[in-house]
Amino acid sequence: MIKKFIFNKPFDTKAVVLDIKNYDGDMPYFSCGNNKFCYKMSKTACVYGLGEAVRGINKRGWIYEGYCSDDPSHTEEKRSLYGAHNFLIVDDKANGGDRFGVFFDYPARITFDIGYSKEDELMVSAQTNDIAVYIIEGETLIDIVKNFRRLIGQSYIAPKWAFGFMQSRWSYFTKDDVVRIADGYENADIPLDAIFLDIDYMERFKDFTINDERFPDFEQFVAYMKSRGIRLVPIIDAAVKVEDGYDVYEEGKANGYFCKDENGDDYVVGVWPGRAVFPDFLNEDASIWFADKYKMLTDMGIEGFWNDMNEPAIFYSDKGLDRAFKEIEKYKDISLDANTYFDCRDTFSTLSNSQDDYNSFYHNINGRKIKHNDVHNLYGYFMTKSAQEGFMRNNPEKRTLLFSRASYIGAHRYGGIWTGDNHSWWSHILLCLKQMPSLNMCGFLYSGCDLGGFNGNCTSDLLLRYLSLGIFTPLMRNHSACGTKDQECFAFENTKDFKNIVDLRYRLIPYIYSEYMKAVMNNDMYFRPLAFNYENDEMAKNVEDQLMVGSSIMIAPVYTQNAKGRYVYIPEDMTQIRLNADASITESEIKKGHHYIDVALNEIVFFVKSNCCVPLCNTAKNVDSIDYSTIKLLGNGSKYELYTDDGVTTNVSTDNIKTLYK
Ligand code: MIG
Repeated sequence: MIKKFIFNKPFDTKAVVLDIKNYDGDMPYFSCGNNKFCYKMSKTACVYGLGEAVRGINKRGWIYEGYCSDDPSHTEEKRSLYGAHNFLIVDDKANGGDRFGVFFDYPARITFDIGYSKEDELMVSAQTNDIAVYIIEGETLIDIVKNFRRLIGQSYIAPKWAFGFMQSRWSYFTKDDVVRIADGYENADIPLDAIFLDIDYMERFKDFTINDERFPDFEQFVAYMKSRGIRLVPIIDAAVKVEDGYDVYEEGKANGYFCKDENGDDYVVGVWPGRAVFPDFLNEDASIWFADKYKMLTDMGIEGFWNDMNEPAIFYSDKGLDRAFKEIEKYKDISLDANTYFDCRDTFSTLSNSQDDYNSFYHNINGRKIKHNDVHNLYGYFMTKSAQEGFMRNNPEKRTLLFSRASYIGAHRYGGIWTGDNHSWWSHILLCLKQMPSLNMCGFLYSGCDLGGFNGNCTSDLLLRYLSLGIFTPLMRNHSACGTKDQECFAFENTKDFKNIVDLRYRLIPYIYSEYMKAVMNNDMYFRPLAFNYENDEMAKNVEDQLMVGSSIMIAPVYTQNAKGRYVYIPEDMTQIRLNADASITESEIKKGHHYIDVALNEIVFFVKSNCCVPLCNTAKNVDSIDYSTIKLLGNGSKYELYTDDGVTTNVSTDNIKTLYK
């Protein structure tokens, strides 16, 4: 079912957990040579996968790159975002029955030309010949996913409270700001499980410090917020500030734990803390050392973290800046024509995330000096791995929330991801919807986007529609950039509308958590494209704006401004569930086919498969206070297989599933 091919000497990325032998014969489907892998596809082939990427669920017709990139503008012409998820599924039955998955385990830049240069060619190009390729076969598309997921190991399990609604913003500067957010939600009677602390809580953006003036008595504050039912989730950035007397810097420097330049000196870059250095997460000692630093925060009651800037993002480097200052001199006394003006301007703007920097620093891996760019895609992954392994070492029984911006396949075992700096754009609701199943194929189940959009100004209707998708994503977090319009639910008029929608999330938690856990345990997808559920339905194959959620639900969110509803394709007879504006629920049967469905801003409509049931409970102020005895079953089935557990320990087993009867 899984065939492994090793070319030359691949770097051990630890993405794969199954120990399988190299396959003896030729590689099926592909012709290869010159670091290239070519598959000839038919006109009707569909290609799925690539996890976090722009464009469609069917990736055909564009060129993508596996290269972790800090890019705050997720537009169609981009080739890569923060994650490198080099897994594809080709569904080309017309081509001699071809249907297979393929994973390119390769930590440097790799290009996926999926019918972009030549309509009938899928061409994958790596930089070097050091690559491991896995061909994964299976009867159905889901079987292929399950086999691949067996290969890469079980997905991360978040604590149950992290399935609640969470509020974040870059610019909660003080403790009072945080309290104001909690009050705002409480006054609007909207449930909330966590508030995020962005870089503003730190002392001059130094990891593992707390600004005592703005966040005095942090430990008591964490306890106070928890007594109000709200967890605080601080950010940890990849780069460590260069500052004499700062323990993290001093220790790392003394032990040689930071990435080095070619002469063996610490490579200095500029990021949020100003001049900073990169912990060498690919070095085992360094990664254990850094992971233990989180203890300072977990000892104060912190139970979750998000890891940022770990592509790693670079604003500038000492090296680049020196060169730029020299170069800018030459423009000083000359008269600039258009082109020299552009060059002059770009002298500084091209400093960020430059290839020159990624080629100029090195990791120390078991005594071997490895150029960063050769293993670039592993950096965020290993930061996540290191942190989660630290949590497990220090508190093996307890789950810790962790999600990252950069990732590679393998990271899915240690944490979730959020999809980074999206915009307050209607098109980004749809982008998130398309990213979710692709991420699930690659093992990332705990994920979601910045609801409301990170960059730009959000409007009330946009947030309501974002949330209408977000109530189904395991990670449900409203987050926005500093300088943008306030985006908390209570910052808009008609907070009752927001309450209605967020309440539904809590009423669905028994289902969402249960389906998530079952997906983890069965290596299944929590979000599926319709094409994966209805393989023989040509119509379903083309639907890229609806999703299956777990075993029983189909969603069809509205993602157009001023729309009163939308067309929905119903792939089989279903039960339509409508959350009305007054929070009542209406059930009605709906026939296979196309329908126009009205959905007001303060309503939610979803669909339940025939002969299935979905549990719905009463809402609650947070996940911990959900009352499972209030569960009622919706839909025309007779039972539901409910997974429940304590939500905090690592004690997870299929024994925790029990059948609920209608
Ligand atoms: O350069 O910490 O994607 O979520 O709010 C921006 C500030 C740095 C990028 C993250 C975003 C976060 C922001 N960070």
